[in-house]
Amino acid sequence: MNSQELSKLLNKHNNIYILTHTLPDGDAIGSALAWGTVLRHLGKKVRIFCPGVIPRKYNFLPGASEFEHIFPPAPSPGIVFVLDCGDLERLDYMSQGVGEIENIVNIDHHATNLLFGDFNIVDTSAAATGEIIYRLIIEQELPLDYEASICLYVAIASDTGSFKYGNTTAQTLRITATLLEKGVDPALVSQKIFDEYPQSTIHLLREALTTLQIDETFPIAWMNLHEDTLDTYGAKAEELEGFVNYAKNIYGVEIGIFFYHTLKGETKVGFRSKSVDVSSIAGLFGGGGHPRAAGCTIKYQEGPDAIRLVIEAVRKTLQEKKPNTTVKCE
Ligand SMILES: [Mn+2]
Repeated sequence: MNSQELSKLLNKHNNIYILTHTLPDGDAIGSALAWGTVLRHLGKKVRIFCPGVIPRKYNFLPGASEFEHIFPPAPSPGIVFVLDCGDLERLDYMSQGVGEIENIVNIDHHATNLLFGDFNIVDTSAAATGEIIYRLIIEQELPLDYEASICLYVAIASDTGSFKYGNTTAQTLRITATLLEKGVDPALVSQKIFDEYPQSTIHLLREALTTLQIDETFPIAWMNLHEDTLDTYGAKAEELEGFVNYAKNIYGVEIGIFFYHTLKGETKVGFRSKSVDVSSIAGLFGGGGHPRAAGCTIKYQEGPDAIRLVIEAVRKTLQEKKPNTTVKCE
């Protein structure tokens, strides 16, 4: 979909529905709020939806309390923007309702995107969906105010690991420079989103680290936690974000994996890698993501079985990539 087609579509409709994915991250939340803000300035009736709780740390963002959790409300014609979702399943229980409304615009940056929209704006070179939203704002000549800017900053800083990941480009930093010129305070965002955490998080991390295993043959390290443990500390699943990096960042380790066993009997698996494409490994189990950050859900299997299944698949992938070589972890 090019910018004229988008402009035509926006001119035609007054009702705007913006949806983003379950277990929303900074890119999902920031992109949705920024896009909602600028479309409201255009006089549109905007409603924003997410199939799940918005983590507390995002509460300081303008509009964060406006997320609705039941979709569709009362379907009336409009445009449904689906943000930061590689496929409709990422919308969890909202995915069915989306099909009832025409004009789905799929805005995303995942390489695994299924182009499920009636219109697709998918740019896999963008570090974050927030970068694409920024581009649309400029192309449509919409006003970029402080509110939208801080939301886009959170989106981009989240998906680039605060500008540390390989997806950070010159363009990423040019966009970010513009956001700072709008008054965004990077120190405030760092403190609110990336640095501070509740007490329960540090307890969970301690528990997770006691499960750390490092493969003897392949450069893989993994940890796991059961939802029971979260309940013990009154913690939420969102607090597990980033734990997987403790496994990945060990010298000599190539792939870090985090297993989260839910009370429903599923295992959610998060992969992070230094250079191997883990989205293809996640894909073996019906998941997806980015080459260096991906995830999947193993249904009907929890505990050691799910771990064994995944670790075997990872070993096999590494073996096929580099037959007859093994890497010793330090
Ligand atoms: Mn993203």
